[in-house]
Amino acid sequence: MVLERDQDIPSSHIPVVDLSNPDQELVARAVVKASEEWGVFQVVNHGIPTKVIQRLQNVGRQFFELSEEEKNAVAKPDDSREGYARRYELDLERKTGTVDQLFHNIWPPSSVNYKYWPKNPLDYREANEEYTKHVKMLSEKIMEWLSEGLGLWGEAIKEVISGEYMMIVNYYPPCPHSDLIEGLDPHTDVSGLTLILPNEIPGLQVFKDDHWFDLENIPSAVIVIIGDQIQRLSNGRYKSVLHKTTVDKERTRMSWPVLVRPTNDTVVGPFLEITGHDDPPKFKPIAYKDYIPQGPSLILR
Ligand SMILES: O=C(O)CCC(=O)C(=O)O
Repeated sequence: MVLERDQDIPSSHIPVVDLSNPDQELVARAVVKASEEWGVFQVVNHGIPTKVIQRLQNVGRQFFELSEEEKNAVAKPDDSREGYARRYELDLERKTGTVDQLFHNIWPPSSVNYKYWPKNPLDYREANEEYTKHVKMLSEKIMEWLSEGLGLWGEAIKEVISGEYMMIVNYYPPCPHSDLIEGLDPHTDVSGLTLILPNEIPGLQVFKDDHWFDLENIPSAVIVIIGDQIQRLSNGRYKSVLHKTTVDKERTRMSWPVLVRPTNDTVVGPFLEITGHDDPPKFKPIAYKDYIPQGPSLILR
């Protein structure tokens, strides 16, 4: 599917869910509804301390401000999913701006390879380990609500898709041609669930009902994106949302997505309990490593 740049982007109606609402049933319903209708929502008052978020963002920013040579201390080898790499060079014909990325697993400990975690700044590891504890708890709560929303026990989705957590740091430097180019191309996330912390520069857009919608920038909010594997598990009830990013003319945009994804050999297909005569399976069960996304998607990571 080729999607043209939309000149007339409507303002945001993307759901924002306040997790501190004492009526937790209402919160759960709002999360389920947003995942069914949009495949994306923002959560506020989510329990991750602002200090932990600021520290994570500070160490990420400090890493990207290092020289190319210093950043290449954690360069991504071709055969690895982890490490630092330039994803795109500015290319006006292709309509892409420069995008640099750092990838490293953060959970479980057996999947973590500190070779790909920057040693500079010195507190990079501590800041990321602290954030991991919180983001894992938040993702588990969201997966619990989504499982219960399907009428299943609370751990059903977590059991399948939370094999590994990967941190990505996206770095979009300012670009004078920002009106002509994109950051990341339109894609869905091939993983299960993504929790994103952006910096203060807006730029994430999601596609719904033939329109691109801007995500409103809410300080300290976490953006939650439903990925392909939750869409498949839920037999299409939860939507894997198409999204893309823009770049700013003058300011550097950064974002910190955490991908929650199945291990390579985990077979993912619609839960048997929710399929039947009335709702036949729309997807074939398939090992995550063999999954080939339908439509625009980023490489399997
Ligand atoms: O930069 C963002 O806000 C989102 C990044 C994204 O879509 C991705 O890393 O897959």
